[in-house]
Amino acid sequence: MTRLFDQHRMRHCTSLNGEWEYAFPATGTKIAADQWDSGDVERVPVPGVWEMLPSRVNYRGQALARTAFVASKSGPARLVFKGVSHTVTVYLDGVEVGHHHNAFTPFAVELPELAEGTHELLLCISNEHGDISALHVPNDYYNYGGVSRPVEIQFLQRPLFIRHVHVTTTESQGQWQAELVAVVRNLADTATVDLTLQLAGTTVEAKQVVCGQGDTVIPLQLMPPSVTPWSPETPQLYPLMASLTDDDAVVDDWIDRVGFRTVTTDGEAVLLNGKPLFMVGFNRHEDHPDFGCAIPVEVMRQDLRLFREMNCNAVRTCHYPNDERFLDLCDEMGFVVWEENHARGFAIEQMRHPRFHDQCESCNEEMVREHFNHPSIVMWGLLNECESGTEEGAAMYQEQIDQLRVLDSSRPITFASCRHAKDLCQGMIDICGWNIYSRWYSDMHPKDDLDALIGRMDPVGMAGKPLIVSEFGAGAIPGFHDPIRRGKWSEERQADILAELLETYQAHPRVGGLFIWQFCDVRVDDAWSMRRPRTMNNKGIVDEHRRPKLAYEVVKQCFGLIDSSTRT
Ligand code: ADA
Repeated sequence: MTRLFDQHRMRHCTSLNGEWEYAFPATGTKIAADQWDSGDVERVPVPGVWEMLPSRVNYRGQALARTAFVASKSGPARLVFKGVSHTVTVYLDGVEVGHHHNAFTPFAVELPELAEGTHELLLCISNEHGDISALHVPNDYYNYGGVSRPVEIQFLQRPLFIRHVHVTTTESQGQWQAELVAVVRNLADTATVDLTLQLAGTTVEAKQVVCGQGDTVIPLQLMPPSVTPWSPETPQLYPLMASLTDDDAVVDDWIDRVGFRTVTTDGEAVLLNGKPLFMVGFNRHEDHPDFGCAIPVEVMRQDLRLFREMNCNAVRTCHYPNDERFLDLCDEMGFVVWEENHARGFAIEQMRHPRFHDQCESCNEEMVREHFNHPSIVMWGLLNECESGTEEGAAMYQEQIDQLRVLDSSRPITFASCRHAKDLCQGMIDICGWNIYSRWYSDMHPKDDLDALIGRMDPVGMAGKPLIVSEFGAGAIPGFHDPIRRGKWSEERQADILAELLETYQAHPRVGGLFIWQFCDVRVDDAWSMRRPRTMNNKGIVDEHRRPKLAYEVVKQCFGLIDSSTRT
């Protein structure tokens, strides 16, 4: 399953999750697709990462991953990969059929004519650092290796299928409306089809649409008689059923889930369905000591149960697009999401990497295209703590913000800055995010830090916009207690700092939302080990096994006092 629900009834989909064979080259060497050596094979679950193998916990390099599947009849098909970490070339029966970079966005390989019979699917995967990636670099999180998200094969009835249907919901005087933009992809010659969309008790259709080779965009709209708006309190979802008819036969379908909601800003407030929304939550990395970044759905669900127990209503997908099943859970359980593209802390030199522009552009496009319909996503973020304080860096921010606005004009745009002295990008965005580590990286009082920041940034584009403290927190080594001295890295100190920060920010009239850094302790790259005890980022409120630290009760109580609509 690539989602928490079946996206097709007509299109026959077969999961390729399960145990795949992996072959690794000799340390320090490369491996090519034709070098599969059945002698030295290990088995890794998919979804999974090779760091789950005791022998590969620190392996950085290439590997071949292999499975097989059967096509019961010949015809068009699609291989769907929801995430491979982090660069992959795809071979089918020894022939290269696809390539993708970036662990955190999905991709598909279309096969116009797949023969009947058994097929070998072979992936040549790399989690290497270096010229191949501007985004996967030694960082304050770990770059795993493997087929880290679900894979499936989709058998099409015709070389013509529904690529997706994007839904934008709006409301006027109590009447909701859905703008639907369907994309039909034709792998063959021109066809004339009917498209039918059903949503919330309403049906609309486009008749006799001529679809040439490639993509045909079909805009439709509908006004359902009455709907319950989506919100964290009432996460009401409605099935969207799309079907494609050719010669009076239904040849394809596509199912999604829609939440009727609007998200806008009004001065310093973020509005959900026209009402103020005060976001309180955590930054959450996709990381777990047993699964790496390939977190099982039930662990995702348990994470969100802990969020709920700590009275959170929001999550920030630091610092990359998340597994879509996690977003499905946020839709179902009622969490709003700040989803952001894949970038963390790049200096201008790193932003000059020859692949930076294209890899960011692809990530933005794949993130928005694939995650467009999630009502939980209330804003798109980009380029966490990259160089937003120089003209050169600001131009790159502007370019990507422009791209995001073209991809989706319905959601506010934001980014989390740490350029407290000089930031040139506050005028480009709708919601201002600031990462502030008072009492950890500076010993200033958090109110003084924040007031000084507001004084510097309001005149350069932040005034009159919502301000979210997108990261704040402190480290604690799990189990290190120092109840008298309360020294740094003790759980007591972390709890004290979080109590002061939460009390300060919650009471500050300018603060429009709070994301604690971070939910759980996470593995970091070895290059960070001098600054990260245990080679972990220890600022979690729970440890890597999700065991609460002392600060857990502090957060639970403080967030419990905040009414997310009125902020009292
Ligand atoms: C930054 C960064 C986070 C993390 C944090 C920290 O704000 O955005 O990814 O590295 O600092 O722990 O210092």
